[in-house]
Amino acid sequence: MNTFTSVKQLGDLKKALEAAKYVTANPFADKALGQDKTVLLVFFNNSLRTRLSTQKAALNLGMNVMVLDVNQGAWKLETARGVVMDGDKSEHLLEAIPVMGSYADIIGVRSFARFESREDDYNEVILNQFIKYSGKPVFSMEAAIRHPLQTFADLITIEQYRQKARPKVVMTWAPHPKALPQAVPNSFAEGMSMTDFDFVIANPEGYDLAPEFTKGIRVTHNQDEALEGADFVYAKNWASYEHYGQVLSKDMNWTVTKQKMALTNDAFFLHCLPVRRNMIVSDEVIESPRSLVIPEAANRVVSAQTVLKMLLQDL
Ligand code: AN0
Ligand code: CP
Repeated sequence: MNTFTSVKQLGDLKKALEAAKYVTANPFADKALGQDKTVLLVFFNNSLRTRLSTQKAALNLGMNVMVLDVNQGAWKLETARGVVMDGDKSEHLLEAIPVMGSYADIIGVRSFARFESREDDYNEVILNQFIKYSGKPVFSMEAAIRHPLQTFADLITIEQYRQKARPKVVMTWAPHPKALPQAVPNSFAEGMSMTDFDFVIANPEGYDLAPEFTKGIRVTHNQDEALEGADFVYAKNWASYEHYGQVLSKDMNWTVTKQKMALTNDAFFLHCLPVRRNMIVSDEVIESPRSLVIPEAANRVVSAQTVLKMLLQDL
């Protein structure tokens, strides 16, 4: 593997989950693999989990790690070509990327949807420039339309906790005050399409995800109906795809509460975090024994380490 931008690149999911299981049981077994190799983690956006779990994963593999917060201390970057750079941006991405590439063996990139242009976001203009111009293997740490390391951690978590071969998994939209990207839900839908689980997406009208991510998936605008008999509830907010980047609803009837969870088959609760309590999910639900948010976040190390291993093996 020499890029990782979609969970589909894991190929055979069963094999990838076995590789993850090995990493969980033997976190330090591959220290020699990463020796004298440097991973550079480039953040255009904030992060807690991705930053720490990817660093930890790289350290477990014996790698050297460098982290760059583009918005803190680096030169302000221009990203569009052809611009007369007479404003506040001192450097162009077209120089910055190959320079970064010359310092690293593998590059991770976090660049969220900017909601300026649906076309630019859905074409992953920033991530793709890293792939094109860095000369190094690139992996996504959440780009504009996918968050594959999160989805892989979600798949690992469901694998660890599922009690039946074909659990019912419900991904539900929930309210949030700000416009959030579709990367996490898009990616989760992609991950679910690699399984034969009974997967349903519930969201209000106007919030259907892009057709490329919902093909063949049941989508309902009735949350209660979706939650019935669920074994896993995956909550997430996202802004509208159709009315791109808009917040059309903050309907608190979509918050995942104890009453909502009572409709399920004593479901486990999942969320990628960070989560806004009592908007997305009630205190009671996130603190309940069925909440898996902490083990799910812990699995981000496993997910990153498994993927870094695959990238290192093909260097
Ligand atoms: C981001 C998002 O929704 O994509 C990151 C989640 C992992 N969340 C926020 O910006 C709050
Ligand atoms: N889930 C996740 O990616 O969290 P961070 O935004 O904190 O990295």
